[in-house]
Amino acid sequence: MTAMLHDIDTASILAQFEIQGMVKEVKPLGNGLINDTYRIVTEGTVPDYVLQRINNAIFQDVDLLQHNIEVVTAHIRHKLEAAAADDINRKVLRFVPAHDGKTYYRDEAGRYWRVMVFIPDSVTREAVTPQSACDCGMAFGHFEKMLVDVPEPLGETIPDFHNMELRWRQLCDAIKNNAAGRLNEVRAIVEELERDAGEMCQAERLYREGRLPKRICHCDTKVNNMLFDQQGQVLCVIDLDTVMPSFIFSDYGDFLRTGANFTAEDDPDLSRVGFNEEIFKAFTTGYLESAREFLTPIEVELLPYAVALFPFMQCVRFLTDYLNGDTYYKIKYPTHNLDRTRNQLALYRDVRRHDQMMADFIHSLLNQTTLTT
Ligand code: GN1
Ligand code: MG
Repeated sequence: MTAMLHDIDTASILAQFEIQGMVKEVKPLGNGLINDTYRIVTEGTVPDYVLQRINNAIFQDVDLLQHNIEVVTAHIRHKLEAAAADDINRKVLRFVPAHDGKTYYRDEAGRYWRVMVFIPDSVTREAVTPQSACDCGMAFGHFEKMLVDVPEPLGETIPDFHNMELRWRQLCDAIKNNAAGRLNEVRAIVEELERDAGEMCQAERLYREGRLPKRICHCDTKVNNMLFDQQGQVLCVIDLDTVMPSFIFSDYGDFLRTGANFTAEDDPDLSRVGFNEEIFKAFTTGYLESAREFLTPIEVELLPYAVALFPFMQCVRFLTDYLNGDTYYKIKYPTHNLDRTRNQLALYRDVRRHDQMMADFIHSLLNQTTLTT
């Protein structure tokens, strides 16, 4: 059966992989801003699959990317096996090899594809509750903990992905070039960002001074990058393209950037944007429960900084893309990136109003011996 979707001949792509069964239906899956993802529904009892086109404009070294993912998923699988965990195939992703044994396939048009087994009876969520935030905190902390002893160094799938100094330089270049002629309408935003840019770049300085480590992190810790079972229990961390060495701030801060915003990152109604203290507390409780044993004091001390850093960095990234003429993020209307920029700036401002509360809460948690109730 030939399934055509968005002018893509999915049948001929799937024929390159060692999949079982007959394809019944191909439908878009998820709402990522970078890759294109499809669910491959099969006939009968064989598993469904996930077909993904890897955006190699963004992930330019697909071989390195897939190698990272293979190392990470194999390591997690071993850890789960060693811990005699049940239902392991629903707790770690499985890639289906292409006929040449690789976990990806490059088609004649130069597009890159990969296939995973769809984890049965799993759902993704867009909304965060205090309970799911706590569970996600624990799961992402656990993910980092399992990866502290990965046997080989991993490459950066996007070099300097969460390097604030680089993101700032990219904004400065975009301002200088003013490629889309949009600079005048964003000058006030630029001035506001300039005031805090030095402070927000402190992680890179501390790293250069040898005071802050990098670890293997997920680097895209949104609630929709976590699979839950039908009962709402966490199953599996997904979307592993950005797994790479980074500061743990990436995983901690970026989750709260989306999860603890009262509204979506592109809501143009800024009166709805704000920092949700309850979600912050729940996520932090879960995260420290699993991560506190390997975090260094400086990493813990800077967690409130991480919460501010990610809306700041995302604001800088959206603004850069707006100035460049929307070359990176998918947009739905011409000022989409500008709305995202304003939204993230409003969130950043509100997070800063909570600096003291966050520090106090983290200290109070660390003074307790058992974190979760
Ligand atoms: C991108 O595709 P998605 O939504 O998982 C981006 C993240 C941003 C996010 C903003 C590789 O992630 O860094 O935080 O959009 N991923 C990449 O919505 O740039
Ligand atoms: Mg995603």
